[in-house]
Parts: sequence; C-alpha cells; structure tokens
Amino acid sequence: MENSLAVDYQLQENIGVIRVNNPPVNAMSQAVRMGIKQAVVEAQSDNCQAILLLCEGRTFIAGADIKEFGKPALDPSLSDLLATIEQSRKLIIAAIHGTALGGGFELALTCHYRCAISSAKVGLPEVKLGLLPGAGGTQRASRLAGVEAALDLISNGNPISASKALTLNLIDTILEGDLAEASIAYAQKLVADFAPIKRVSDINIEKDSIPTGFLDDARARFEKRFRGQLALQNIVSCMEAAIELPFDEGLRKERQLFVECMQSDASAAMRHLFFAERSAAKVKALDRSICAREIHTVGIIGGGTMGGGIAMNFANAGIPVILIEVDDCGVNRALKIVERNYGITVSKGKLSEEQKDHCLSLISGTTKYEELGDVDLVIEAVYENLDLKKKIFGRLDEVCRPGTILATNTSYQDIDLIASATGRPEDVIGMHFFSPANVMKLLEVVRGSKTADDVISSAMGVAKIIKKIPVLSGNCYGFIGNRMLRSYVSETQSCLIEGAAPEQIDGVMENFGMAMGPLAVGDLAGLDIGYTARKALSQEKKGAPKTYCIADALVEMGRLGQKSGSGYYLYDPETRGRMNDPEVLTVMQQQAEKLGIIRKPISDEDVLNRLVFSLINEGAKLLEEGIAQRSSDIDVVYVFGYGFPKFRGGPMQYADTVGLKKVCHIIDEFYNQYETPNWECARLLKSLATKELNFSAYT
Ligand code: T1G
Repeated sequence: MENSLAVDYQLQENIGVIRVNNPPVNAMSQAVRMGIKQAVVEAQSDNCQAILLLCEGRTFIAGADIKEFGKPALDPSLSDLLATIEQSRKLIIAAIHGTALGGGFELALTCHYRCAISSAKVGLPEVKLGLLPGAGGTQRASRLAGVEAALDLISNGNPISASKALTLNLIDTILEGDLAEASIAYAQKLVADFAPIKRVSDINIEKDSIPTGFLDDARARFEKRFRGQLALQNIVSCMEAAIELPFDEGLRKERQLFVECMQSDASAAMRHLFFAERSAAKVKALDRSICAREIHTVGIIGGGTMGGGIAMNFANAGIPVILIEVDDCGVNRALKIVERNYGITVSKGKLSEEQKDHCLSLISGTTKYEELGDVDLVIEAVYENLDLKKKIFGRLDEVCRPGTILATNTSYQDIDLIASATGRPEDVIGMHFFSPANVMKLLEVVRGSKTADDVISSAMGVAKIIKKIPVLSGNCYGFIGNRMLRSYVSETQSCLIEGAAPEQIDGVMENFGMAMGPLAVGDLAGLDIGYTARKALSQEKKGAPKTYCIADALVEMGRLGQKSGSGYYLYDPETRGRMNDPEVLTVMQQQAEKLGIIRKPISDEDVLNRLVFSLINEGAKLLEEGIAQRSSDIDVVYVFGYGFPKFRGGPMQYADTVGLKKVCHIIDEFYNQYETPNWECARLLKSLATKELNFSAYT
C-alpha cells in the first residue's frame, strides 16, 4: 500500500499494523478513511494473521472530522469503511489510548476486538453537537452494553473510563505498559488462541430484557428536560430500532435519523459553538512568538462570594492562593465560604474528601498585602467601587514585584482608570468571572489601552489551566456580556411597563430555550442588587425611568425577590416555586400611569424579537467598535455566561439563522415605533444584510 501521511501500514511479525497519524486528535478525515480502507483491503491478501489499528499522538481517533460536515461527502464514507472492517476475513483489533470518541469509537466497536490502556476514555458525544452516533454506534453499543447503558452513554455524551467500558463489555481488555507493544502481543495471543471473528452485528437484543415503558419514559424525560431538541428524541428512536429491527435495517434507520439531525438548525448551532469556543481563545494580531508569563502563585483581594469562588478555580488547578481580607474576621469568613463550597462539591460526588483537603491546603488567608510580594498574578475581587479599586491597585503597585500581573474582576468599571492608579498600566488587565465563579465556564479577559500583549496572552492561557473559556473584550461599559445584558433588561422592563406580564415575558424566553426568564432571574439574584447599583449611577447611566421604575417600586415595597418571598412573583416558602401575583399588575399599572404610558397587550412574537434582537443589535455594535474580536466570541459569551440556549448557537448565530435582512427589517420597525437609540440598527448589521452576508462571514 502507498502509505499516506495520515495512515501507515506495516507488517510487524504476523500482525498487520495500521497506524493513524492525523494531529491533533486523529479526526477521521477523508485521508484517514481512505488510508485505513486501503490498509484493511491489502491486509486481506498479505501474510498477516491479524490486523491491529492504533493511533500516533495523544489520542485514538476522536471522531469524524467535524470540519467536513455540511460540505459535499468525500468517499470512502465512514459507513463504507466500517462495512469493510466488519467484513474483514482476518481479525481486526482496535488499540485505544487517549479519548476514542464519536466515529472513532464507532470504528473501534466495528472491529472484532477492542483493547485499551487504563487511562483511556471512550464516548459517543455526538449529542453535544446536536447529532447522534451515525455510524452504527447506537446499534452496536446497545448490543454490547445493553440498551439502558447505551442510552445513558449516548444521551449524556460524556466519556467513560476504560474500566467502566470494560464492565459494560464495550472493550475486551485493558493493557498495561506501552500500548503498541502490549497490543501487538494481545493480537498475537488472539491468533495463537484461534480466537473467533466476533461481529457485534451478530448479537441480538432480547426484547424481554427491556423494562416495560423504558423508551417512552426516556422520551418524556428528554422532552421535559431538552424541550424540542431533535437529537435526543431521535436517539430514543435509534434504540427502538436496535430492539425491534434486524441489524442492517436498524443501521439504515439510524442513518436516516442522523441525517435529519445533521440538517437541523440546532446541530448547525452546536457545531458552530464547538469551534467558536476554541477560536475565542485565540487573540487576533497577537504575535505568536510572545511568551506568556508563568502563573505559579496567585493573590486574591476580597474573600467574598466572588473572591472565594475565584480562589477555588486556582486551587482546583493545583495553584496556591493567598486570599487578602480587611481583618481576621474577614479572613476566617472567607475561608469558611470556601470550605462550605467545597463541601457542597463533595456532597455532589464531584470531589473526594482527599481532593477537597488538598485544595483547601492550597488556599491561605491574611490581612497583610506584603505577603503578595512574590505572587505572579493578583486578582482584585472587591465590590464595585472605583475609588476603592484604585486604592487597592495603588497598594498592589507598591508591594508586588515587577512583572506581577494585576487583574481586576470588575464587571463594568473602566480598566484604564483602574490602571491609572499604578505606575505599570501595561501589567493591568480585566479578568471578569461570572457568579458562581467556581462553576461558570466563561471568563471575560478585558484589555486596557496599555495592557501588554504578554499579559493578555498570560490571562488567556491561565484561563485554560483553570478550565475556563476565555473571551477577549475591549474596554467599554459592561464589556461584552453586561453591555448586551443592559439592552436585554431595558427591553424586558419596557415590555413590562407597556403591557406584558412577568409570566408572559418569562414564558416566551423559556420556550425559546433560556433556562430562566429575565424576571425570574432578577428575583433569583435579588432585585435590591440592581436597585443599589442604580443609586450609584448618574441619571444618564441609569437610562429611561421606564426601564427600572417597576423594579425600584418592588424593592421599595420590600419585594426583593426569592430571598424575601416575593418580587415579580410570589414564592412558596417550601418549594420556592413561583406564583403569579396580581399585586404586581397593580404596581405596573401605577408606574405606567405616572409615566403617561397606556398599557396594552404585546404579542409573544414581539416580546421575543424585542428581547433577542436587542442582544443582536448591541452585539453588532460591539463588533463595529472592535470591542469583540468575532461574532462567534459574542455567542460564546452569551451562551456560557448568560444561559443563551446552546441549540440556538448564541445571539449572532441565531441572527444568521433568522436571516439578517429579516432581523434588520424588524429592528427598523421597532425604531420607527419606539424611536429609542437602542433600536437604531447597527451599521454593520445593515451593511451585512444589504450584501446578503451573515455574521459568520464577517470575521
Ligand atoms: N473534528 C475536527 N477537528 C477537531 C475535532 C473533530 N472531531 N475534535 C477536535 N478538533 C480540533 C479542535 O477544533 C482544535 O482545533 C483541536 O482539534 C484540539 O481540540 C459519525 C458524526 C478530542 C476531547 O465530538 O471533544 O464522530 O483550535 O482544543 O481540549 O457518529 O477536541 O487547534 O484549530 O478540543 O485536548 C464526535 C470533539 C464528532 C469530539 C480533545 N467527536 N472533540 O480536547 O483539544 S461527530 C467529538 C473533543 C462524529 C459520528 C459523528 C476534544 C477532545 P484548533 P481541543 P482538547
């Protein structure tokens, strides 16, 4: 065989060894599929007694090549390759290391035997892309592991360990030592033992083994939890086919259901997010030769909810943290918050007691700034008061060594003003975490006008170490996410005072796919937080009274949200379930009258378009101003920081799905109707719509 760059085939003693080498994750590109197929065909007639398939680099095949999706199919198809493997007259063994995922694991399931090193993981994560295993994974996994275990593996999409896979009969053995050597020895032993060719497709599923109503219950569960998401419903249909149909018919049914998912907007959105998440970590025009500063120790100023949560991120990554508080009482309180949060994580089974103790041992507290003299990074996480932040940065400038990165967790203060309190503005940067900081994946990295490139590179790099998704933002009020949130909240409040009820607005947004509607979110966070923040703002920054007068009135009535038992809703003290409250209607009517607004019904469609298009329009302005690098970065911010539904792909992806011409037309209508600057259509949006381009084409 003419060895291609991606696939090499060599005889090693009596074993034909196929090596895949397609960095970085051995994705199953057309070259890989072609190379494997040619090797398997050649092996049928050469002197090998068995065929071994393994991969170079850090992992076994991590799936079909997602970059090929949506493009014309290239032969050989994955299905064609798998048929060739399964029908091989000689034993074929897959040797797994790293993460065998998606089509990669489906290829392994088609081999006659599977071995793995103990650190390997296997999985079928297609559902995270709005897909389902489309190359026999649903039919083969259910035959090997049983329908219930297979449905669990496929519907949650999370990888499982080699030992778990062994107990589920998804692999045959776990090898120790060097995988190449051990797997060749394993293949030779199979030959010596005259091991039979085992085709998974020959296994039949005993219908009686399936609990009554199992699939119907799964359908109902998925419909409730993943409203309207096609992939999960189609996955259940695939399991039904595995139970009811002969293998080949089941394979055809799976293929048909897979293609249906592939063609859905939801899958396009989730595939968009997969790449968006990864490209967000890349800073345009940043010289790749720049070396990031190493971060081995961290200081955190302020041990409140945010400071404690931020500290946990670094401790979880094995990085020691010094927490600074104003007095010993503050230090003790801070360490207690951290200990309590770790206790919750342990109780959820996400951390062992030993891991918790190790993390806690990495977090120390003090009132002495001098102890920050040698740290590599300091993150200020005190409350939103600019003067206090400037005072802290002045102190840090005095005590921290040259080269220490000075970061602020501010969610909207001007980074340049904070930096001006130091003699080293090039070392100052924003690192905006989202609450709860030890849970939320998003990290907005905010560059000041003088922030050095290596500081930006360091902040983006340390984000990956603490398992955050970094998005670079320019320095403006609210950066990317909170600036868009301002528009969203402004439209929410306008709809409220003009005629919509809280339950209508929240219902519309929850049907759209938001985990919680904006008013329920306000009640959860506490209406007094916004109230206090507004009191510190100038009238200009506050915006039009209609965008906050209802919230202020509720707070002044003592209705602070869930914590006070009432806000926009009444809350059941036991279940904390929300109930509509006619008294809120009275408050809205009173506030409307004060402002001379005559309330009248607003359609669900208008509520949805006003809230979502306000995000899109603000996002387009952020792009125009260069605050956001890419439209996909804006999607990453709003999905991972604000709960925008993944199956919509983010506000900008959703705009592309609706069509920018239509979005523009509706925004122009809103502008003519409401005449507010918010609704002036962003120039970039209008320009792209005129040229019939999408946001995705813009960057
Ligand atoms: N296709 C193409 N590129 C991929 C890829 C894939 N499957 N997986 C990763 N990459 C790129 C990624 O974009 C990045 O590129 C680089 O590899 C490193 O990735 C028929 C239809 C394997 C756990 O869903 O979960 O098979 O940014 O930064 O953190 O049923 O990548 O460097 O240019 O994520 O070490 C199913 C997706 C596909 C697995 C490694 N498979 N990948 O994580 O590195 S659908 C998946 C991952 C399918 C079949 C169906 C992770 C990883 P760049 P990375 P990592």
